[in-house]
Amino acid sequence: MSTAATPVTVTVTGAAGQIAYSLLFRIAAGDAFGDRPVAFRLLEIPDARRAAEGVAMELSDSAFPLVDSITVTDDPDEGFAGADAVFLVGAKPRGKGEERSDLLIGNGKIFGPQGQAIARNASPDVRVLVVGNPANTNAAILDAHAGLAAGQVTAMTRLDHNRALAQLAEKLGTSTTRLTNMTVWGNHSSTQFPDVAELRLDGEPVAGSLEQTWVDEDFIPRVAQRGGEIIEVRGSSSAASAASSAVDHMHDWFNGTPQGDWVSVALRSDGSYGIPEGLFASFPCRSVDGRWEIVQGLELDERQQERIRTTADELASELDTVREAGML
Ligand code: NAX
Repeated sequence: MSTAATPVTVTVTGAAGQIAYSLLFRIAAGDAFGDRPVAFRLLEIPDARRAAEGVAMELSDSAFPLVDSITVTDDPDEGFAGADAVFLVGAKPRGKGEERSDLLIGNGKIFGPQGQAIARNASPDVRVLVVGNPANTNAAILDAHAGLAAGQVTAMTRLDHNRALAQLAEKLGTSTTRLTNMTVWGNHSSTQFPDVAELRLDGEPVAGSLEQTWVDEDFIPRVAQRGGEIIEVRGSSSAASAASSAVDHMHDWFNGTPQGDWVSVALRSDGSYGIPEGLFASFPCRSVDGRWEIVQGLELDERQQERIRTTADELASELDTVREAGML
């Protein structure tokens, strides 16, 4: 049984990258795992290992009371040894002139072997969050190789969820903390469906006060394309907000979601809401006793079903691409 003094072993891949540069320090501050000490395992590719060692030096220099140990490695077996929580941030970016299929396959070559290394080395109860893009399909590939139970491997749509809450809070002139029951369905891509149908303000349904044209023409595209907007304005892709959402995801997984609320999590579909089994799609999920459960019983109208079909179709075609390449 774990106590406050038992370290949680946390693996972060892509440790020399820009998301990790924020994520590691948030974890070290206790934002994901509370007052449990953290044994960090930072996994990088050989070319970036030295830079990851520099990040580890800074982590050490910060003298966080909760940092138990820091191991930097480019060996996946060492990187995943005893892992209780894994943040898979490292991924291959799209190269010049590459198609989306090249990106899917290039990443399949990373996530298949990482799944096998997790199976060999991590704790049997490990909780895995894939952040690296294309996150949903990377998670599907990893899941096929890791042999873990349904729900142990997840992909991140919490940033989309948080972006949606921020847009809604601004529109309604309120704060994100008063808004609940938001859902992002499907793929972490431009086909995602940020769905306000069940949205509540202080526990009361509020969707009726949002004009449908604003939802369809402003809100949904803005959330779905927010990543591109950040690149345009900041000059590089979302990093601190991605790290913050990864912390939120793992925090809720370990600590539970607030009573009555849910969050958006991409995990292996069990066929709920017509999303074919096996696709890694984002659903409304509650964290109960350390496990994600898909919220059941929501009623979907034709318009919602159509948007969910569109994003599920995209996920199915991504999976076909990697299956044809022999990666599943
Ligand atoms: P960076 O390019 O800054 O860092 C990525 C790091 O991963 C590099 O240091 C690289 O050496 C490392 N890496 C590559 N292959 C690896 C492997 N096999 N094992 C270990 N490390 C490996 O990217 P950053 O901005 O940190 O973004 C990381 C990933 O997050 C990207 O794929 C990005 O597209 C994705 N994102 C996902 C988001 C989401 O909501 N799911 C949002 C933010 C972000 O765009």
